[in-house]
Amino acid sequence: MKDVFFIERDPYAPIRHCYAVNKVLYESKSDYQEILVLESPEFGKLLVLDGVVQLDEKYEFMYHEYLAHVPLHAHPNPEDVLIIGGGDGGTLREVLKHESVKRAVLVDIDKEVIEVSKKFFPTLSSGFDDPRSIVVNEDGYKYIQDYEGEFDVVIVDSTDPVGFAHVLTTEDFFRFVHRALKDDGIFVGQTESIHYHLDMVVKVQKNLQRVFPIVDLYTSVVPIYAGYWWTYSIASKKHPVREPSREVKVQTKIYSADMHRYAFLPESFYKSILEGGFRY
Ligand code: AG3
Repeated sequence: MKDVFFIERDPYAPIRHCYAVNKVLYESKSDYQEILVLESPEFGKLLVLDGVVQLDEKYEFMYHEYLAHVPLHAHPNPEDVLIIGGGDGGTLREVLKHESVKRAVLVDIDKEVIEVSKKFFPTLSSGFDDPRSIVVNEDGYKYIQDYEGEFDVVIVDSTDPVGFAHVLTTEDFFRFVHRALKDDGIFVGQTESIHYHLDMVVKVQKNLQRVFPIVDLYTSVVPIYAGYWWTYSIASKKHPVREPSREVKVQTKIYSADMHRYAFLPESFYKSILEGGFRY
């Protein structure tokens, strides 16, 4: 295939990314979504769900390392971790790098995404074979309601929370998360871009503030997500989150103790975002 382009169908962004691609490796409709795997000369393989690019092989670490390592290093001893979504395995791979982790439960509603990742994205899905991993194919919103004081860290690695994953950003959901966490538990969820989704980011922050005593926002730049300046909303029952609470020993491409601190917005700007002082 020469000069063939895939135009992303991202209903939540005001622009369309257009990727040069050289192969369609997989295309199907699962019980929940359209799944597409493409190969691109620049990005490697791409995983596309319902027309929205979820990850690429080249830059996925810019998302997965931040999503997993900031909460896990803020916690002094994470043993039990719950991942909601994340069926590609990228977040799980990062979580399992922590020796303290005894059990990582991944709850993704769509079994087919996991199968596709095992087949096409071996560098992401490697953690599924780890004996500490438990995979559950259920609705994460329902799953979490059965637990109390169970997890040290809960991570939401969902598709865009402005779509059917929206429930994962509501105050109700955060109350279930709070209950499912141990007394010093930490939550994080991916919350889209500061550029195109600022209102949503602020709303999620406020929902979290109604439930958790410590709430904050950190960011990384993800070149394949429209809006680029990607946010992660973090909430903690006890531990401060802006600093790693222990030495960083995991092997990563970009995450480090310095990058952890640098990922958080300066207090003044964070305040201005939340209070509406900053707007476009
Ligand atoms: N999870 C977040 C993807 C959000 C992408 N949104 C977008 N491009 N509008 C990705 C799954 C990776 N584990």
